[in-house]
Amino acid sequence: MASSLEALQHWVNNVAALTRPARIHWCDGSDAEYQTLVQQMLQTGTLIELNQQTHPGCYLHRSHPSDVARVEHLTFVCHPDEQDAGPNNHWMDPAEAHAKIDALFDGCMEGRTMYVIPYCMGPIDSPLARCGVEITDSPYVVANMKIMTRMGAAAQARIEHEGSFVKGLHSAGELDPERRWIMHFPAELSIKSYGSGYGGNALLGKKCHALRIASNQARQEGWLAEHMLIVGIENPRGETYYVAAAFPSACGKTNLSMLIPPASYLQDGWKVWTVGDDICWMRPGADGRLYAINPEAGFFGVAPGTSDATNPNALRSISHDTIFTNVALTADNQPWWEGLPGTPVTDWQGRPYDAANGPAAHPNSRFTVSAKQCPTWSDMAEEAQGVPISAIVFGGRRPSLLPLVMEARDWTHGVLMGAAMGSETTAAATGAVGVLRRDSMAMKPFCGYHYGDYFAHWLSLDRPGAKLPKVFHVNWFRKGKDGKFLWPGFGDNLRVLEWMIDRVQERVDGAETPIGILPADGELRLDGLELHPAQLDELLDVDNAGWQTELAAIGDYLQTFTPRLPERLLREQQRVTRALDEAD
Ligand code: SAT
Ligand code: MN
Repeated sequence: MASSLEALQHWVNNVAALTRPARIHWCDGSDAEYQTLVQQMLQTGTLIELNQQTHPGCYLHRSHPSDVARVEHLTFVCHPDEQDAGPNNHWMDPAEAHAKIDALFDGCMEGRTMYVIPYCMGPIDSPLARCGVEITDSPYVVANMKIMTRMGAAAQARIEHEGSFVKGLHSAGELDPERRWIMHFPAELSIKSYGSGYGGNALLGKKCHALRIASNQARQEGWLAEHMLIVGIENPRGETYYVAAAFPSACGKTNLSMLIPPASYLQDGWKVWTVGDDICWMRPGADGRLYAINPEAGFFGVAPGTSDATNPNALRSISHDTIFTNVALTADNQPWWEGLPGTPVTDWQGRPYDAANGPAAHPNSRFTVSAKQCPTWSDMAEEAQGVPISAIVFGGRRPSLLPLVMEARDWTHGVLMGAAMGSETTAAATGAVGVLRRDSMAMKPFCGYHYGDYFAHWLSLDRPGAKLPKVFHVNWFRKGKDGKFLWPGFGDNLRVLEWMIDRVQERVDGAETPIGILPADGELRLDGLELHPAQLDELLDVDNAGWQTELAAIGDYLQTFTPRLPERLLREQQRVTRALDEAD
C-alpha cells in the first residue's frame, strides 16, 4: 500500500521537476477548498460573480474565444502499434508524442500553483468504478472536477488501496491553438493535455479517462465504456426499467435523461429517474444482464436551448451552485442563452450584445452542476452494483430516412445499427456544423482503439448465459417536406420509450420490416398529442430505395475498418441488404 502512494508521489515529483510550479496543492475535495478556489478566481477574473439573489453560488467563466470546444484534429491516441488506433483515431508514436508535449510542459507552471486531484469515476465503493489523478495548473479545472467527479481524500484512499490509477497531466499553457495537444497513452494508463481549458480537453476524468482510456480497459476486462445517458422509467405499477442511450454530443442526451412525462402519463403515475447524462460503464453481472454505472458525479451540459419548455429539470438544477462557461448576461447579471426568456445585454465574450456578432451565448456554452441538484436524480445512481439495463438505444440527427424508432431483431443486428449510426455534426466539436458523418455508437471522437476491434468486442458480449438488453434505434430529428421536425420530441419521447419497454415485456408484437421491428398500428400511445396521421406515417415510413442506398453506404463505411472488421458484422449488413431486395 505504501508503494502505491510512493508511486503517486514519485510521479508528482517528476511532473513538478518538469513543469516547475511555484507551489503544489494536494486537493482534499472539501467544500471549503472549493470556496477558497472560487474566491481566488473571482479576484483574478477567472470567474465572474452572477446575480447572487437569483442564482446563489453561481459564477461565469469566459474562455479564450479560440478555446470553446473539443479539438478532434489535435487529439491523439498513442498506442505502441499504429494499427491499434484504427482509422477512427489520430495516432502518434508514444515516444514522439511524449517528446512533443513534454517540450511544451517544460517550465510551463512557473509562477503558478500545481494542483493534484485524486478522483474516482463512479460511486466510491463500486467495483465498476475506476480512479485517476489529474495534475493541472488551472483552478477552473479543479472546481469543475470537484463537481464532475468524486474528488479528494476518499478517492486518494481508494488509489492507495488499489495501487493502479490513470495519470492525467494538464496545463492550460498559453491557450494558443498552435500549441495545443490532447494525447492518450492507453498502454501506460496516462493522458497529457496542453493548451486548452475546455471541458472535454481539460477535465481529464471525462472523455479522456472515462471513454478513451476506459474503452481500452473495458475491452481487456470484458465490459463497455460508452457515450450514453442512463435513465430509469418507472411505470404506474412501480416497476423501473433502465435504458442506456447513445447520441452524439449536443443531440439531446441531457434532455432525454431528465425528461418530464406528458400530462396524461403524469396522471397515470409514470416517473422518470436520471442516472447519467453522458457516460455509461456497464458490465455483465452474475445473472447475465448488463449492469451500468454513471462514472460522473455532475452534468457538463449544453446551455443554449435549455429552457422551461425543453428541460425544466435541468433549469431547476442550475438555479444555484453552478459554473457557467461562455453564456451571455442580462442587465441584472443573470446567465442568459438562446432559448431563455429575457434579453441579453453582454455576449459570451463580454462585449455589449450585438446580433451582428452572432448568438449572445456561444452555441457550445455549458453549465457544470452537481447531479445531486437534479430533481429527478435517482437513488440508484449511487448503487455500487449499478442498475440493470433493459434496452440500449442508438440515435442521431437524421433529417430523413431513419424512422422514429426501430428495434434490432437480435444483438448482431443491434451492433450493426450502432455501427451504422450517422448524425449531423454539432457545435460540440470545432468544425463545420450540419454535415452528415458516421459516428458509430456516438463514439467516433471517444473510442480509444480500432473501431473494427471495438465492434468485435461488442459482438463478443453475445455468449452463452448472456441476457443482453434489446437494442433500438431512434431518430427524433426527422423532418417533413416543409422542413419542420415531424416529432415533437422532449417529454413526448417517453411515448417511444414506453413502446420499447412494452417490447421488452413482450406486451406488444411490433411490425417486422427489412430494417427491423417498428411499432405496429396502435402500439404507440399518442393520447394528448397533436399529430396528424400523415405525420405518423412519415415518421414510420420505410423507403426501400432510400434504404438500399443507405445500406450500400453503410457497407462502404464498414469496409474502411478492414482487415479488423468482424465478418459477422459484414454478413449482417448483407442480410439486411438481401431483406430489402426481397421486399422490393
Ligand atoms: O467533450 S465534452 O465532455 O466537453 C462535451 C461533449 O462534447 O460531449
Ligand atoms: Mn458527451
